[in-house]
Amino acid sequence: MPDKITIAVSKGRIYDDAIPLLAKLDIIPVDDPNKTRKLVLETNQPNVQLLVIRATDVPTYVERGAAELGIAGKDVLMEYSGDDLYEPIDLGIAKCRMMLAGLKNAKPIINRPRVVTKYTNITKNYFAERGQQVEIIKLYGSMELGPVLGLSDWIVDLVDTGNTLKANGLVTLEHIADISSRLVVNKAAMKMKNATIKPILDKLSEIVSES
Ligand code: PRT
Ligand code: MG
Repeated sequence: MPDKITIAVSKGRIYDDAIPLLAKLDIIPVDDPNKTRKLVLETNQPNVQLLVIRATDVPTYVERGAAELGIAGKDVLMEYSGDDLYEPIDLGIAKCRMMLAGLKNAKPIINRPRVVTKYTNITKNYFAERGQQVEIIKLYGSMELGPVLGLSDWIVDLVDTGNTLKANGLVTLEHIADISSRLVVNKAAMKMKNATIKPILDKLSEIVSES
């Protein structure tokens, strides 16, 4: 009997990019998460199921062993405070950049710059490394509004095409990090279920290196 494996993924762009990769491993979900209310999806492989959860929850599920494997954005992993996860493969999917941005025609900043972001740890570390004092304001979405409404001078957010920034009169100021999604693996499962997990990792590495 092969070990039972649960793979945690988030709905949306990571799921959409991960499905073709999983298909190359002959792992095909039975249900479409956009059409079912189920959060646990069976697959064509009797021993493999997918857990469809919030992107920011993937590291928690995997670190604590509720899922053996997970797929998470590097942004989420950089922001996550746990440190007990294996991160063996850059899957090269859901790529974007973490950027500092501000208003196109910004007035000079007189006081300590204010930055809105949902990535408070990444932002804190970025400015600490540069020795720059900033005030960080946590938001959970629509960060682009911060500078527009005078809540902040800058934002730290993900940028793909740049259309969202542009539509709100913002421009990129600094590049903070390149982002893509990574496979994460629970450390105990890596040992206990090695016979099942190792072939998945080997095949995924092969697929990713070919693409
Ligand atoms: O939706 P939910 O709150 O549950 O979680 P989420 O918003 O984190 O999930 P989702 O599906 O939107 O994103 C999951 C992951 O996709 C992120 O953690 C990143 O690793 C990755 N990813 C890749 C992106 C983008 N590209 C991206 N462009 N995540 C978000 N964006 C957003 C960005 O925040 C901004 O609002 O898209 C907008 C910018 O896009 P452009 O093309 O206009 O520049
Ligand atoms: Mg979203």
